[in-house]
Amino acid sequence: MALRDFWGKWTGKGQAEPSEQSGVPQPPVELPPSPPEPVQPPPPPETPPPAPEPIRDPIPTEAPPLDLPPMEVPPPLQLQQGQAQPGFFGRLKAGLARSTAKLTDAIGSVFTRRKLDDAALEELEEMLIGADLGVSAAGRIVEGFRRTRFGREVTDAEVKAALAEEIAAILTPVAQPLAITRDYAPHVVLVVGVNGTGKTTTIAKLAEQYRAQGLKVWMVAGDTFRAAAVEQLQIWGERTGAHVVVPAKPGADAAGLAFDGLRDARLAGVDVLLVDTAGRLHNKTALMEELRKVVRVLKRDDAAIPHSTLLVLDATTGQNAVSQVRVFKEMVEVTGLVVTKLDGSAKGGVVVALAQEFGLPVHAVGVGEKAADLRPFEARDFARSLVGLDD
Ligand SMILES: Nc1nc2c(ncn2[C@@H]2O[C@H](COP(=O)(O)OP(=O)(O)OP(=O)(O)O)[C@@H](O)[C@H]2O)c(=O)[nH]1
Ligand SMILES: [Mg+2]
Repeated sequence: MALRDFWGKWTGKGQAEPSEQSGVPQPPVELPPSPPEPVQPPPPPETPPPAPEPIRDPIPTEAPPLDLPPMEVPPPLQLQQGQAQPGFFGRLKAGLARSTAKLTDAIGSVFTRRKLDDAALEELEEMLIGADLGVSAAGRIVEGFRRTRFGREVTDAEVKAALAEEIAAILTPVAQPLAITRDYAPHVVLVVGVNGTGKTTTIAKLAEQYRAQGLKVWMVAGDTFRAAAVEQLQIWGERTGAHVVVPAKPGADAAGLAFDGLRDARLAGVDVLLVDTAGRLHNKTALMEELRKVVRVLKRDDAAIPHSTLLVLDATTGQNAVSQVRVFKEMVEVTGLVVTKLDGSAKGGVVVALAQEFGLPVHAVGVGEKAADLRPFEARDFARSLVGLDD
């Protein structure tokens, strides 16, 4: 039964109960016999079987230094009534304005009643690459133009409309809502990404929206090393009313916390468990390894967990987002993308590059800091906004 049309449908299956723990056999202890009999050496101890990976690492007394930026507590969440937000398209357009300007200025100067010949197509390709659409998508779009319009005289308005169509064709297959499955009880969503992309804010927005749909939502403050990060999620928890699973102590093992959170969430009948993680640079091996451990430990409960792994990308980083996807895809099984900060991005074209290169679902886009500023990704709206068309 679908509770909301754009955040997905319910399907599902049951779960197994968690099971853990193992003991390490102790070698037998033999007392030496009393003199004058000869002293017998104790038999060699049996080699204990290799211990399984512990669920959690010991809590360090001092958190190791991480080169993460200080956390800013976000401004209060101002919720829109209901799900509709008429300003969303406008904000997306405004946010993409600088990307759009790059494209439309160039189109205007090149294509005012001009024949679409090889030179014009080459200029078009350069413009698209300059607007962050990536070499592959730019090539594909220009080939589309060559096939259908080569040799024709075109106006800039025609070029824009055709461009929007070509871009929408690339984006449509990836515009897929995040399908939450109530029967998983809980559906576990792991949220990953580099520092500051908007992971925690996205979790809070999702929590708010799912709660508004009548779901029981918990959040796990998996960024355990920074007290400020835990606090940030607790503040969101107070605002959204979603329970937050927090570490007993700063520096507690993130995998252990996620495991405990899952166990408790299942007992509490939670529908959606949103697991936050520390922002990590892809070249920091230890942090990446920690992320893999979170996944491994969750999978001990059920191999299907996490049911969704969202990679959050900041659109303002442009082509860097492409290399982030590449690296995270190797580390964990990324099931979908969320692209944030499209309200202030000069680089919204990168979404087209991501769609063309990876074909991963783009579940949602962020155009601001409020819960209602996270919306499902709409291919046609986005394409038309990007080229500066009205609707
Ligand atoms: N304008 C705008 N700001 C956003 C958006 N999403 C997140 N932010 C802001 O970006 C900043 C970083 O967001 P966080 O959610 O803390 O990012 P994070 O990925 O959890 O960061 P780390 O935990 O440090 O890795 C905050 O100031 C957010 O309010 C968005 O869609 N638009
Ligand atoms: Mg965070």
